[in-house]
Amino acid sequence: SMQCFPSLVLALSLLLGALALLQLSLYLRVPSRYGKHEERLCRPRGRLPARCAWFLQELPSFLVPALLLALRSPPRLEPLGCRLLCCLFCWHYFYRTFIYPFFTRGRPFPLQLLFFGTLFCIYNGFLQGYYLIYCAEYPSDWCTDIRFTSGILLFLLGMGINIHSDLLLRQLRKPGEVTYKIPQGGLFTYVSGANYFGEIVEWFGFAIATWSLPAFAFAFFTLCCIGPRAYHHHRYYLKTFTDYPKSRKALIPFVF
Ligand code: NDX
Repeated sequence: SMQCFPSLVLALSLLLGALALLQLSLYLRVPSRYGKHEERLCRPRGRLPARCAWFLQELPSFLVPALLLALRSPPRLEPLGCRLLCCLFCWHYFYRTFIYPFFTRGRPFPLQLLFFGTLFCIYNGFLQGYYLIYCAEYPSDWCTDIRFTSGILLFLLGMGINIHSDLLLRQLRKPGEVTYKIPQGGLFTYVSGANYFGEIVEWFGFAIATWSLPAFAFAFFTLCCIGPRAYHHHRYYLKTFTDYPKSRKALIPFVF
C-alpha cells in the first residue's frame, strides 16, 4: 500500500514553483490564449465547447484527491485537520467541475490548453491529496490554531468572492451570446479581476490553514497564472470601453 515519501512531495512542490515562474515569464507580456485573449486572426485551432472543456479539465482535481481520501486503508481518522482540509480542496473542485461548467456562457476552449490544463489538474490534485492523506502531521489542537482558523476563514471568504464574481460575469450574457460587456457589482466595483482576486485569496487561505509547502506552491502558482491574466483583462477593458470606470484597479482593490 502507499506511504509517504517526503522527497517526492518536496520534488513535486519545487517543480510546481518552477512552473509558476515559467508561467509568470510567459504570461506577463502576452496573455494565455483563451477567452477574450484568443487571437481571432490566427489559424483556426481545435476547440471544445466551454462546458465540456471546463468539466474535463477540472475533473481530475476533484477525482484524484477524493479517491485518495476514500481509498486509503486503513482510513485516516486522525488528525481531523487533514481530512477536513482535503475535503475543502475537493469542495472547491466539486464546484469547478460539476457546477461552474454547466452554467458557463464562455466561448469554446482551445484543445491544446485543455490538454495542459488537464495534466496540471492531475498533477496538482495528486500532490495536494497525497500530501494531506499520506504525509501531513498536525498537533492534536491544530483545529484551534490561529493559522488553521484564519486560513479557513480566508479560504471561505475567497471562495465566496470567486463564486459570486463568476455569477456576475455569467449574467452579463444571454444564452448563446459571446460579446464582452463591462462587469458591474460586487468586487467588480473595485477590480477588473474580481473572480481571480477571490481565487487567489482562497488558495492563500488554504496554504495558511495547511501550513505546507505543496499548498504554498499551489497558491503561488495560482497567483502567477491568473494574476497576469487579471492585468491583461484590465488592459483589454481600458482599450475597448472608453467609459470604463477610471478608479477600478486590475487585481487588488485600491492597490493594483
Ligand atoms: N484552469 C486553473 N501553463 C486553467 C485553465 C487554463 O482552473 O500551459 C489553471 C484553472 C490553464 C491553467 C488552468 C493552467 C496553466 C495552463 C492554462 C492554459 C495555459 C497554461 C495550462 C488549469 C500553461 C504552463 C506553461 C505552466 C504549462 O467567452 P469567455 O470564455 O471569455 O467568457 C468568460 C466570461 N467573461 C465575460 N462575459 C461577458 N463580458 C465580460 N467582460 C466577460 N469577461 C469574462 O466569464 C468566461 O465564461 C467567464 C470567466 O472568464 P475569465 O476570463 O474571467 O476567467 P477564466 O480564466 O476563464 O477562469 C474561470 C474561473 C475563474 O473563477 C478563475 O478564478 C478560475 O477559473 N481559475 C482559472 C484558471 C486557473 C485557476 C483558476 C487557478 O490557478 N487556481
